[in-house]
Amino acid sequence: MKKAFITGISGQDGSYLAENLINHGYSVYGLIRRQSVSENQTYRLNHIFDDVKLFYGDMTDLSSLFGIIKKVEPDIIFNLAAQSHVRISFDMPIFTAQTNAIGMINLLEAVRIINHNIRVYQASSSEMFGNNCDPDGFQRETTTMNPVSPYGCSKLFAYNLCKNYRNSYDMFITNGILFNHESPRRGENFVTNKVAKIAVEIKKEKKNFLSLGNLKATRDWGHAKDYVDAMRRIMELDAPDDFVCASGKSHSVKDLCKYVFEKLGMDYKSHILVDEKYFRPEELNDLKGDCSKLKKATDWQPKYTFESMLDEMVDYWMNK
Ligand code: NAP
Ligand code: F7E
Repeated sequence: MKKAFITGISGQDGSYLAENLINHGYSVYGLIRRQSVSENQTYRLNHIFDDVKLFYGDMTDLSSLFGIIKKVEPDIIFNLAAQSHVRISFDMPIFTAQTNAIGMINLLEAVRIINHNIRVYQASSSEMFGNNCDPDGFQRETTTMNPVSPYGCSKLFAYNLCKNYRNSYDMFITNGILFNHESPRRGENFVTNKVAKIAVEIKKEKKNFLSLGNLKATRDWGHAKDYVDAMRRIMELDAPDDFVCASGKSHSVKDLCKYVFEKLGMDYKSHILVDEKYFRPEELNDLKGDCSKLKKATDWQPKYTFESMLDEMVDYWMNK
């Protein structure tokens, strides 16, 4: 049985990835942080709690990473841990960099020194492209990267470091350059789950308005369950490489609101307020990914569409 160690296992992707790996015959280990409220810290993992082994640690604490890797002796590590909220990265740029960028050097150094044959996956992001795209409007592996947030900068540092360690030390290190992916397990302060949750509250007459920031930005949204399957597939290839994972379709935040409110029989225009506090100092305007390289290498095909992903999220809040 192959051993997989997941940092960020308590997050949206970590929980789906743990399920996916268990279903594919891996034994799964994970890193969680110490939190003062421990009662609901692993709520995304409750249904598989007895099937995963958890260790306390932190990406900024090299000694904890050393200790866990030495003890677990994993065959493969998925580095999903991050301060992953782009707007909050403007409020906490140093913590964001320490976790997402320095945390990655900590992990790579631990792997290099303990056993450089351990395979490493890095959760890279479409946020690294910033406002660059190719002339056809898509971002792909070869598109120039020019991030527009502390989060994007921290991810670009880690991405480059992974390539550098792969070339320098002949290590199996792969970057998945993932575009936005969502689910009912998404943090409630990301736009899809915020819209789904509050639209349902408006429908149930618990709230009147939904306050949002930039409605014009467009994103390429997929479902987290599909995207963690891509992570596993690229880590099972013969050679490490970097892959974009995306749906290839782009929708604006306004489109998202329109779809969710119409599904609930409401007009979004009557319920949305624009609040400047949700604007970012610098915005990434448009994202649309081309993942033909991933599809060719792994036969990956997403099961969800933008609409079926949002249907699942709205149904989740309706039934909660
Ligand atoms: P998420 O729900 O925010 O989960 C992040 C995880 O990282 C949580 O388990 C969190 O633990 C952990 N974490 C944060 N700081 C840490 C630290 N200093 N040390 C150890 N663990 C720490 O994010 P996600 O949506 O699952 O995303 C997973 C990864 O993919 C992230 O690296 C994200 O940046 C990247 N990514 C996400 C998307 C997307 O659309 N979802 C797209 C591209 C890339 P706590 O629960 O204790 O906070
Ligand atoms: O924003 C706009 C906002 O916070 C999407 C992370 O997983 O994907 C995610 O980052 C868009 C932006 O995701 C609100 O300005 C409007 O244009 O859901 P989001 P994100 O910033 O794209 C990338 C790929 C990652 O790697 C990240 O880890 O929606 N927007 N009004 C709003 N966004 C939020 N959060 N809240 C609003 O009220």
